[in-house]
Amino acid sequence: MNKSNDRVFSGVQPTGNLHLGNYLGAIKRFVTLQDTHDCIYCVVDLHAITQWQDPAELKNNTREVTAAYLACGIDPAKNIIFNQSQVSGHAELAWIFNCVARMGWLNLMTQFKDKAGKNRENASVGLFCYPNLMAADILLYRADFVPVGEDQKQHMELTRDIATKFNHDFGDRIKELGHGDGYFPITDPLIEGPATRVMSLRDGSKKMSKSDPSDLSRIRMTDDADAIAKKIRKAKTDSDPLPETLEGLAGRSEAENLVGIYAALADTTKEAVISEYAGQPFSVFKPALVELAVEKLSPINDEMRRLMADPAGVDKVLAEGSERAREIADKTIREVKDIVGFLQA
Ligand code: AQP
Repeated sequence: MNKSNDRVFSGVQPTGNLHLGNYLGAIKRFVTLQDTHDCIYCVVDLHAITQWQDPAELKNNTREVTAAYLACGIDPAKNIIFNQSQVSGHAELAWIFNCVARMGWLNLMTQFKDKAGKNRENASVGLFCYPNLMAADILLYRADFVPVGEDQKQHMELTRDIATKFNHDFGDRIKELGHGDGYFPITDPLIEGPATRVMSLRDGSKKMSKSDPSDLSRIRMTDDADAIAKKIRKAKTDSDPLPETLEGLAGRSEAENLVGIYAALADTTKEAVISEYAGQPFSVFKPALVELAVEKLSPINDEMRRLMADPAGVDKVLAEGSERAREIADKTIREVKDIVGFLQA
């Protein structure tokens, strides 16, 4: 398949407990896009430290996300795979965006409110500015598309606002330097498929997340077949059979979540799953989901273990990817500095 020149950028935080939501909402889609786009996939360790991380665990988690990328099938020869802190342009551009974005914009970000909770005064400044760093990640590579889960929709809108304001604030200079009407693209999020928001297996109103205190709430990418089976068997549901139509899932968030997971793992639609399992009880559907999940996730799990046993091999992929990322990033930073008016020797 021929690749377009459109660039894709996305990232995952190395904060541990990588789960099925990260896989279905993001990484699985990264794999598909590599055939058609010019892709850059980052392990966003600068984002991770917006909340305190144990240094040794951070390193291990960075390798684990990288291993997950590779084990899921992202080819480091065809795509750029690297960790964010090895390319200084992310932090440099984030600072410039700190001076473009408005306090009022960031005050609207729901993820900050959720993560800071009641203890807002004690949250790091980095957590507050997180969306500016995310905009910098994407715009440093002037990416056209960003595959993400639904939880990142608001941050993607902010990225577009920052690009628009930068293009406007420096419009004359951008034209003068021959960059046309706008320097940064207005990037589109790619939020598609049946699993853009995978919910907790214990509570259909909460998204599956790394920080949920209950390990039964998520299927981890490192869970073995027994753990996957146990978590799906114990997943909360109502007692009705699956409905005849998709509309019949309305108001049944736990059932809808399991149907969405099945559809995403099987590369099909929720409609197709419902038509196959219409009228079936969970005592039939759950074992089918266990079988599918184990079939799809076990090979990834095995490959992750194999890769994690060779940390130097994983580090080499990141070092090579960082070098290639730096080439693109350095050019953007030079041009942006010129646009902003920084003297460069
Ligand atoms: N439940 C989810 N369903 C679908 N997509 C999801 N993503 C995260 N959770 C779900 C997507 O995974 C990508 C990487 O996410 P991240 O690691 O950068 O950050 P996160 O969203 O903060 O992850 P968690 O698991 O939700 O962690 P905590 O518990 O810290 O809040 C992103 O594309 C994200 O949309």
